[in-house]
Amino acid sequence: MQLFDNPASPFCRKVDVLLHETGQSADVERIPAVGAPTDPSRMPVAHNPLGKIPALVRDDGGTLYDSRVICRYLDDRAGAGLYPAPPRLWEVLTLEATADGIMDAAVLMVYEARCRPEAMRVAAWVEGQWAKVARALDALEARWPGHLAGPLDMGQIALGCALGYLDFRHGGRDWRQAHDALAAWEADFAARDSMVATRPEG
Ligand code: GSF
Repeated sequence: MQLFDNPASPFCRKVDVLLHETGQSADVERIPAVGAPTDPSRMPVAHNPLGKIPALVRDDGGTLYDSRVICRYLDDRAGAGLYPAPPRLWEVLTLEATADGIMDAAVLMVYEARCRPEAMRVAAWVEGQWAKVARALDALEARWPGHLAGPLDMGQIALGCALGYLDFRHGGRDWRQAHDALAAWEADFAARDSMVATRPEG
């Protein structure tokens, strides 16, 4: 299998962490890719018309995307149970969607600066994206500590990658402030071998 990947991408990191946790890292050939909506030239558009990564090219089947589809496929392939049976599955998928939403907003904030000339940037757009992140952090702090204390699942992996991306690209926003329970969980989760091995550099 070939994985179009970039270690700086939190969505790609979800897949990389799952591969580590399920012992499948050696089964995947990583192909570096990088881009943005204004520059898809180094993105696998022939495999994923959306021009996004991660994208997984299977040896015996079509390309899979997005990260949620790829993670469910690789979890199923390993029989790892990171997506448990219902009813816990619905919580796990909602936690993953919350984490992915944090990533979406955080990446869009990066693109506003990277893809738009300064005179065309809209501060209200950036703050609107951060407001989504802030509300999600408040909800996670208030309602999710019990779930986060449970057995490893894909929602937890997605959240670990999302919070790591906030540190990586938005450190000045200090997401830990007023989110003590979440910060304590993240400190513990980030020490996992799979998280240490996939930490973005730079
Ligand atoms: C989102 C992937 C994504 O936005 C998923 O895989 O879950 N729903 C998708 N990836 C970014 C790279 S990153 O910074 O995470 C991407 O491919 N951006 C290029 C673009 O044109 O948006």
